[in-house]
Amino acid sequence: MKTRAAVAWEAGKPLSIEQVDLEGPRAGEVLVRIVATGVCHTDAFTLSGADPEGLFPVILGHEGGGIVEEVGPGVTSVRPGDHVIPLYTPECGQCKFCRSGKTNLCQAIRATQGKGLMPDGTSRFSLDGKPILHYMGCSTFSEHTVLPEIALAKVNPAAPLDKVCLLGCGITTGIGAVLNTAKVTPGSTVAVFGLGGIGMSVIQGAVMARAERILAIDTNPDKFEMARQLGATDFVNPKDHDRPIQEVVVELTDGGVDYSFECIGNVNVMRSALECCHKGWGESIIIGVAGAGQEISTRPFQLVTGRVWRGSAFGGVKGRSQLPGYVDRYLAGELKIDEFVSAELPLEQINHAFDLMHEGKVIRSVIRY
Ligand code: NAD
Ligand code: AHE
Ligand code: ZN
Ligand code: ZN
Repeated sequence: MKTRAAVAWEAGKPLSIEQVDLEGPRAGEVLVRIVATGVCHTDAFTLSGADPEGLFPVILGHEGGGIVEEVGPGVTSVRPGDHVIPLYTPECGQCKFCRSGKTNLCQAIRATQGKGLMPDGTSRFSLDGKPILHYMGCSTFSEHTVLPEIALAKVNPAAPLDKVCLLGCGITTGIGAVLNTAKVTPGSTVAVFGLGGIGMSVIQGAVMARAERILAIDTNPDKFEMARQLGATDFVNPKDHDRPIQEVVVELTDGGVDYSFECIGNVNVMRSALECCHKGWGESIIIGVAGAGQEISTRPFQLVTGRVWRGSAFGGVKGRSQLPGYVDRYLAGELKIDEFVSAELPLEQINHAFDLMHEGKVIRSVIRY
């Protein structure tokens, strides 16, 4: 079939809207019509050329919501009409990682996914006979896409897909990092570095975990009002200080925070986020994604004296078994999503969505097909 997609032909160039060819689902695969997709900073990161796994030409996008149109041979868990959220972290339930009970990082199809290919090593997208790559196993910047069955969470059809698409990455990542990775305890003090879709979701998660103090830190003060509405209690702009921001945070919090979250992808800030943690027990969670060649550093003494560095991918959430519960919690009014949608745009304006992100004017843009 033909479908409308935003193609990234090469790094650093705007996306171009094309009618691409999409082959139907093979065994174990599913054709999904994407209804809406968020634009996450990771899409911009890969488009910039900084992603060591970034390959072109590619159809980006990994924060989608859609409806199953057709299933390939052997698919049993979804059928046409089902509402689904694509999962860049799939859940096969059978690999060593899925069975470990220790991680959400299913590895069943990770190798081919990282090469922009379906599990059989080929792409379903092409134009004029030349293959176009998949992205993070999702490619939600296409009106139709093909995914492995294990990369689909079937969700309550009562939920608006142009909102719950944000559970495909940003909101789940932030909340999950707090509840699953850090396991923030009631009464804690939390510092959040970077107030985009991820950082704001960390704030929401910290409120759910009944943290007592939540420090919202960003170089863009326009972000503070929404952070306040979500429940942040303190607001720090590093530009207002002429000393390392970790010193400022340690001073504000009687020796440091119990938990910190880096939601930017800046390795210098990752160091600050670790070093603003309380001696003896403070834990820092890296969520931000840093470019090729970047490395983190600190004095080992920071860890020797009890601070802990962790990382979190998709908030430690197992998509097929746990994401439907997030959708239900949204429907029950227990989880905020609508507030995170700052702009709604048609696919034709997707480059504007990237501009809005870079200008710091949105928490999330949602593309509606
Ligand atoms: P975003 O662009 O919407 O937000 C980033 C925020 O950081 C902005 O508000 C910006 O003003 C702020 N910022 C930039 N430099 C800063 C600095 N030096 N000090 C303080 N604040 C600063 O991005 P997002 O979509 O929220 O994504 C955040 C990061 O998380 C990205 O690196 C993204 O790739 C990553 N991410 C990781 C996962 C995961 O599973 N680990 C999932 C989603 C996104
Ligand atoms: N490909 C990059 C790393 C990108 C990365 O860290 N991705 C996160 C999700 S970001 C979503 O917005 C992730 O889940 N990683 C786990 C995985 O298996 O990819 C690189 O550095 O090579
Ligand atoms: Zn993302
Ligand atoms: Zn698995």
